[in-house]
Amino acid sequence: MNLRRLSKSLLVIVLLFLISACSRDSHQPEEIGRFPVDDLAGILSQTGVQIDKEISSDGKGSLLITANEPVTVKLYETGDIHLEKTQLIYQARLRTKDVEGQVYLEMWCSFPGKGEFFSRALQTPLSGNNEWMSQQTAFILQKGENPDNVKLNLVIAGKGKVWIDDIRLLMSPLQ
Ligand SMILES: [Ca+2]
Repeated sequence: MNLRRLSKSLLVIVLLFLISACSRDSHQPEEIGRFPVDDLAGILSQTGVQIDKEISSDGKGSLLITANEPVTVKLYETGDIHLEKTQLIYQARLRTKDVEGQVYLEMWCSFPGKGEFFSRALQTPLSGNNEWMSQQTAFILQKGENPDNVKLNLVIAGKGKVWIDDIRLLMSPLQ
């Protein structure tokens, strides 16, 4: 009887330990940069783009790109940032209308003496018509991989109308 009670208590302790271990592991990514996209300030590609004050995710305007052919829209660059041993996440809200082909976020990380490397949201591309939804792409920065610039792009590999809004850079430290 005592042994049975003991094993029950042990089971409870083990379960509590597992629950706390899980909640420790699933910490939220930390926001390190935010681009509200309410105007054209800072946006690198200025052709084929316009601010749409009527249709936006945050109610304050978004960037509308009308693509008649495949285009990579250069949005923002961070300049030198001091991050390593972390997962860098580029996230944005997207809306599409009559898109033929794929629409996805693209992030380039530049490393001194090594060059530029990209990460693309090719696992969740958008096409056709979509109401506002989030898309993201991540780049794993190993220890010693500290970018001196990060470029945030939007790729329209086709044609159609795409709105982008509420761009965020997040980090989630590697275990
Ligand atoms: Ca906005």
